[in-house]
Amino acid sequence: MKFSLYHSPWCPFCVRVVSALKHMSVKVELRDTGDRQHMTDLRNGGGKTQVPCLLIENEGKKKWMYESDDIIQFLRTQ
Ligand SMILES: N[C@@H](CCC(=O)N[C@@H](CS)C(=O)NCC(=O)O)C(=O)O
Repeated sequence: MKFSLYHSPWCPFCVRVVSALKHMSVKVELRDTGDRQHMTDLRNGGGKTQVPCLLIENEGKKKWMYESDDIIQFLRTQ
């Protein structure tokens, strides 16, 4: 499984997720939506521009998870 977090440095919900990540061993690629390509990918893939959003890639399938609480809870189980 591969994890990528679409986030923005000025978003408090994103900051919470990124801070929580520091206490986990799971590897997550950070994708700042200030980058136009990341924002386009988030909108097209996830369906909305809200951050944070975790992209979960597993055997060619993609799942887009919104909501900071859900993301933190999910990553803690990985
Ligand atoms: N309930 C959400 C709130 C996320 C949220 O409000 N994100 C804001 C930035 S702080 C956002 O992405 N707003 C722009 C949008 O929804 O397109 C969570 O906990 O993740």
